Amino acid sequence: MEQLELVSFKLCPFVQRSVIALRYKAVPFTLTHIDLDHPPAWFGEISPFGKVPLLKVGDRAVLFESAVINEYLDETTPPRLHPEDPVQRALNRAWIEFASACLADLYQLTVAPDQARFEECRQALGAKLRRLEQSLDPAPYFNGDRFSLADTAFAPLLMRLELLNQAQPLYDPAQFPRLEAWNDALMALPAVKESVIHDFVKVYFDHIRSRGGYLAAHLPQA
Ligand SMILES: N[C@@H](CCC(=O)N[C@@H](CS)C(=O)NCC(=O)O)C(=O)O
Repeated sequence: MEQLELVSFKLCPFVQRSVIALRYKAVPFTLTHIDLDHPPAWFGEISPFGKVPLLKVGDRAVLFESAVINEYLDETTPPRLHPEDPVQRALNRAWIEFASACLADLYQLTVAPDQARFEECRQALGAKLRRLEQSLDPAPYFNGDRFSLADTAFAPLLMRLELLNQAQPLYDPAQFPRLEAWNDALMALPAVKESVIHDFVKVYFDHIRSRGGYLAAHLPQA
C-alpha cells in the first residue's frame, strides 16, 4: 500500500474524522501538523480550498475534503465502515453533511464576539442537536452494532460538545439521552480516544481564549 500522510491542524475536527478511521482500521500513516494562522507555502500550493485535512497518497495524489478522504480510505482498507445497503449508505452520507453543519455552528459559537451572537449560535446548534436526537437512535453506534464512517464524522462534534458543556453549560444533557449514550459508546473506543493530541483540552480552550470571543471570557482559567 502507498504511504499515507495526513496534513492536519492540531484541533481540526475534520482531520479527526480521518484519524479515527485510520486508527480504527489500524492503517499506518503519518500526521503533519501545520499552523493554519501561518500556513507554509507548500500547503497553499496543494490545498485547493486552503483547508485541512489533506491526504497525500504516496506520490500519486493529494486528496482533500474529509468525507472524500474517508470514502477513499474505506474503499481501500478493511473493515468496510460504510453500510452495504445503498439507501443506508446514502442516508449516512447525508447525515455526515449534517455533522459538518453542526461543526460549523459550533465553530461560530466559539468565536461569537458578543452574547447576542453567541446565543444565536447556541440556538442554531441546539435546533440541530434536537433534530439529531429525535431522528436517530444510535444503539450503540449510528447504524446499530457496527461502527461506521458516520460515527467517525460525529465523534469529534460530540467530544467537543461534552468538553465545552462541562466548562460552560450550553445545553441540558438530560434532554439528549440518545446523544449522551452514543457519545459514551464512541469515547470508549481507543480509535476515538487516541484521535486527538494528548493535551487537547488545554490547547482547544487556549485556542478559544486566543479568539477573544464571548465564550473565551466564560471558560475556566487554565
Ligand atoms: N469541508 C471541509 C472542511 C474542513 C475545514 O473547515 N478545515 C478547517 C480546519 S478545522 C480549515 O482548514 N480552515 C482553514 C480556512 O478555512 O482557512 C472538510 O470536510 O474537509
